[in-house]
Amino acid sequence: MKLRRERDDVGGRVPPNQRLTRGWPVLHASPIPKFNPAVWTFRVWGEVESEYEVSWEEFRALPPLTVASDFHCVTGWSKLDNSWEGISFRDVASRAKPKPSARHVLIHAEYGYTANLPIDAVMDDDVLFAWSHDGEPLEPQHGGPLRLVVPKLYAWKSAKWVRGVRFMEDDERGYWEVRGYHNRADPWREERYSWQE
Ligand SMILES: Nc1nc2c(c(=O)[nH]1)N[C@H]1C(S)=C(S)[C@@H](COP(=O)(O)O)O[C@H]1N2
Ligand SMILES: [Mo]
Repeated sequence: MKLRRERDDVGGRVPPNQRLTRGWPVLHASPIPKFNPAVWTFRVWGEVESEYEVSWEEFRALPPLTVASDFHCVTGWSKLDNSWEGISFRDVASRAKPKPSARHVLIHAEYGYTANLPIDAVMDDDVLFAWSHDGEPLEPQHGGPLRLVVPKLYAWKSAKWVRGVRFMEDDERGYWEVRGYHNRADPWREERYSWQE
């Protein structure tokens, strides 16, 4: 009985209708982009006082943090106990001084992939731009050199190969959100599809 509880519940850490995975599935819509640190930039723009763009070297010079969190994909797998290292979303945001009117963000990634999030979802302790997973450099297939990690929402919000953030007054749906997936994506409320909205 104890074993069963550990497998299926793990102390209440597995959201409804999710299964634990031991490995780490790879899921994405585009090819895996080539990383060239000489030309890579990260841009923050939109509803902010001071838009900025930094190089890979400048981005890596920001103060890093490590966050342990779980990861839930809408296709039904959950991967617990990930250790992510990177820069907190809050640090990236505060350098740009978001205006009070900035209520939403659109994350921009390679090949035009986007993910939209309300400001309260990203200004959270466990949200970061990560370059490392479990002590190893993030593999290209998992979003290396840099991905967003938003543990409290389904994993399609955790954009791989991120290149910037646009702060916005009004919400704008991202890549999956215009293709039938839920705008908010809370796995505990099983916000999977847009028809549930
Ligand atoms: N740029 C980009 N990021 C993306 C995706 C994508 O297609 N492109 N897919 C998302 C989905 S649906 C999931 S489940 C996770 C998967 O991350 P993983 O491949 O590291 O497991 O990445 C998310 N981030
Ligand atoms: Mo996913």
